[in-house]
Amino acid sequence: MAEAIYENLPFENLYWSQMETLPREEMRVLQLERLRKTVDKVRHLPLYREFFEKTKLSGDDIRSLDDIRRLPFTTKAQLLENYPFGHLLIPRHEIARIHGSSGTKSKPTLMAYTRKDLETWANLCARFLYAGGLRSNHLVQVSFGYGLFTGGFGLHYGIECVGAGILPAAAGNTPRQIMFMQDLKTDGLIATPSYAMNIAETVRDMGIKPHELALKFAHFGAEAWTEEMRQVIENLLGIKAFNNYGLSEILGPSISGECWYQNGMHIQEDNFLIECLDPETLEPVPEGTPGELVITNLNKEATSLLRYRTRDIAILDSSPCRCGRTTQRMGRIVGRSDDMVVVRGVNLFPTQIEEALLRVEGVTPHFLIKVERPGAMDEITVQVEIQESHFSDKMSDMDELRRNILHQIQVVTGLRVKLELAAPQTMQRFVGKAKRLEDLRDLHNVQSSQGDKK
Ligand code: DLL
Repeated sequence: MAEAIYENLPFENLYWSQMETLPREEMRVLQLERLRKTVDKVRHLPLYREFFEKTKLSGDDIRSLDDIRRLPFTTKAQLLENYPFGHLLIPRHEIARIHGSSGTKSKPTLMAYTRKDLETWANLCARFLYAGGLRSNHLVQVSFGYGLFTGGFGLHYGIECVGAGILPAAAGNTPRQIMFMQDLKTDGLIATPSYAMNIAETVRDMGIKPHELALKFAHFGAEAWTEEMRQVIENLLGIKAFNNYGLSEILGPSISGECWYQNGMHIQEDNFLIECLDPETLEPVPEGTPGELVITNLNKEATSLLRYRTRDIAILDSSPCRCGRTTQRMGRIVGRSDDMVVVRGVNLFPTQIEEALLRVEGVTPHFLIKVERPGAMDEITVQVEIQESHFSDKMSDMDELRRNILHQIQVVTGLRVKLELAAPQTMQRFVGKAKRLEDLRDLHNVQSSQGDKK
């Protein structure tokens, strides 16, 4: 059913914007022109003043896109040092809206938007929503939180820009979400993949079959998820699920999104310049090699960042896409470099554990990784919830399942871990971004150093 939305469209209606099919050379010219303007806009900001006073660089010195490497990086720590608005490019009265990152560990990083920024943002979200089949006759359920988080409002106005209907359900109250899906026959769902999983399992547990819902497509983002997770959610809800990426410091969701072919996320290159760098050396990695995404704003009025270090690890891909868009694509985010744990010399991302777990029948994607250092060595424990149909109180019944899981984890990560099987419905569910990793090593250090002092 979903296939028909796209396949029956007249060709000229495949793209939302001509920017999506701009010849590569023209795109590079546009990027360079915008990069030079951005440099001239930001060089007097408190955030960058010292660098530009020292180097005397201006937009005129940026002669090719490679010259981006002459510009300074920006980090979250620098934004916080300049909190709240050492990076604001406009007078306060021109701010149309403020969003920010969640700021669970510190103050949030705040970003401002002018009216034009809000328009640009809605348009960019419209592009990837449209590329995934959203049309003006659809009704979409937005199950993201609305607030400082950019997910709710960002997608909301993107849907409105396409001209489709919106149910701003917000995150949480899963039975009510499903009631809306049934009663209002919503066509599309917007959520984090972990919340979508939560909804999909509840649909299954309520005995509702996918064809009894009208859902056709979903756009998920805001956290890392795997191809395996996509399969599970698509099957449980009978939909096509698309990935989209963004971060509040740069604009919010909008940086890239998948088209109908689900083969990497098309980067909205007229608005963002993305480098893929080795996080240690900060040198570019060859295309196809995972590296840290470093992003420069090319078209934002209220705040514009140079070379923002996202800590997100992914590959870039310039090969042509079957959809005809000419933009470069990025692969899934395999993880954040600050979510990566190095255990006995091996790099581990939570997504690798998700991939391994979902290869085993009877296992759910509800898991938690705990990293501890009880002695000299790091120890990893994976807690994972087992499906009702495969759970038994008798340890011997679970032995094979346990062996299978440990085997898959070793195949995917190369690591031996401790495994704890949890009973059905006992592990925490999330309505926003899921927390999959608890690194308790610092805690041990703190405790032992306090112990030393006594
Ligand atoms: O999460 C923006 C967003 C909202 C994107 C809704 C997509 C959909 P922040 O709260 O600032 O903004 O968090 C940004 O989330 O650096 C990534 O680590 C992660 N992230 C965002 N999208 C994806 C994705 C929003 N598709 C941080 N896959 C980023 C993996 C993602 N991680």
